[in-house]
Amino acid sequence: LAGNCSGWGNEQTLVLVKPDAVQRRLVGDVIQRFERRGFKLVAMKLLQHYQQLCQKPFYPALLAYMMSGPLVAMVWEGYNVVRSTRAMVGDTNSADAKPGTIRGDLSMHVSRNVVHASDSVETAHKEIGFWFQRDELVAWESSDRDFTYGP
Ligand code: IDP
Repeated sequence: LAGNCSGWGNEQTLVLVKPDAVQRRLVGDVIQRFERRGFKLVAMKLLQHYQQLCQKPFYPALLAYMMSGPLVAMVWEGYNVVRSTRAMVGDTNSADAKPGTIRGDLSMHVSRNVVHASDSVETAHKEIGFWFQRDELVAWESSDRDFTYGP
């Protein structure tokens, strides 16, 4: 079996732990979910800065919220990571987010919904470029690769 196809497991996505979650000391909980799933952390930083959502109608309130404190930006890598991450994050509206998802477990209201995650591979590419310099992404081989992906 030629299991290790080139490019397999190299997809990346951007995850933001929003200010509400940083204030509520939920950064570790969010990180742990991605680690336990088997995804690989390739970049992470704490910062205070947000501009991406300015086209949304609820922009002023959203901007105030996103600027209200530090957030954590991360890049996670792995097989189908964009789709899996959206499933882990749950519905936009926390009230609809299923138990077991990040929003379903850790939040109640759409305006304080703990995390952002890229919604497509194309968006992920753009968002990673917005939040990170190329040299901030760390390429490393994880030692459990054969156990999480097969031979
Ligand atoms: P997503 O975060 O699930 O991808 P988007 O529609 O891209 O959802 O919305 C971006 C963020 O804007 C949401 O995560 C949420 O925090 C906020 N937001 C979306 N809809 C509302 C709303 O109706 N009221 C307040 N905030 C909202």
